[in-house]
Amino acid sequence: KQYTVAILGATGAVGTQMLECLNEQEFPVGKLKLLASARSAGKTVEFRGEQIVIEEACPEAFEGCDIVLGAAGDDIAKELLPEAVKRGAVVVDNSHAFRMDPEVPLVVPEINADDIKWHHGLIANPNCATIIGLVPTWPLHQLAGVKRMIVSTYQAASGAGAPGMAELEAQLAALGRGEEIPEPRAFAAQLASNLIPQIGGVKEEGFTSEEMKLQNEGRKIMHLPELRVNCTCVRVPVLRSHSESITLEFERDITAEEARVALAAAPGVKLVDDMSAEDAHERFPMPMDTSDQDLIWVGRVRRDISNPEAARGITFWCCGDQIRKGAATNAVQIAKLLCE
Ligand code: 11C
Repeated sequence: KQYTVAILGATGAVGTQMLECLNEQEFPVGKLKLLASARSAGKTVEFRGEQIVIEEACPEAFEGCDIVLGAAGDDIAKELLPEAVKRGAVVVDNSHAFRMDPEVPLVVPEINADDIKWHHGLIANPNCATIIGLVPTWPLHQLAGVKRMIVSTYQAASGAGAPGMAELEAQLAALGRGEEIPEPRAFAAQLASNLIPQIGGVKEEGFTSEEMKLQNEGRKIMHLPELRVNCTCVRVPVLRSHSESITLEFERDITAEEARVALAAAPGVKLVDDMSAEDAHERFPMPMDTSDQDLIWVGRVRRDISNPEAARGITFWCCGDQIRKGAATNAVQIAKLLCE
């Protein structure tokens, strides 16, 4: 069967990547509709040798669609995606709008693919930092039962979309030429040569919305309502791969070697963990190596020495492409499972 597929927000960083992922994952696209703001309507984009004209996003544009991939912001998602569901489409949405709605499954296929079965027309794609941290956490949870996560993220400019990447590139170029850095717009401060320890708005007890997503989305995806998460999210001057340092505390004791074996066998994970390797690229993952590919790379796997009595902690480092597995790849994987 061939499907009529629409991408809402087709011209942004995630929407553009979704188009590429549909092709790479050999998605059975019969007809493709690219929906965006009036500003982009009328422009053309090539897909599988055909020129597709971008249409203005409006409720009627979803007429006849089987699957809609949402790559727009929360407000547009809330306004338009229920219209797509009303017209019979199944929606996989990358925005934050529906993620915590109990009627909407929140899915990482490597973890909770079965949740797709109970959708009512809408399936939510998690936050990028959540996906990238949970893909390697899940096999370790299956091995030893995770109780608590302590996470520090190192998030790329791409989390703020194409304008975020353009801003970082412009700042790096200006620095290289010794010129003054233009006033930042995508981020609260200059990102080049800097770190910004706030992603999202301020929420409870001094944590940011991005930090709370890891706890709240993580609980829902892994079906662990009691999971305790303490997270600090930091924007770093990297273009498109997020990195995370994660310490997990478990029910049962496991060795670093057991953790490595589980990670090496886990779907969606690539283990790069050889501290004796000559070449740094083989010693541990780095965001420059994990950009524009679909796996979460994991390394620096070791026991948490801060809790020797319990000896039940593992610390690791992971990197994954924010636009791909953190957003577009995950959404297209969900859509493929829907078709199967
Ligand atoms: C960032 N994680 O890196 C954010 C971007 O909830 O989908 C995506 C926000 C979200 O800035």
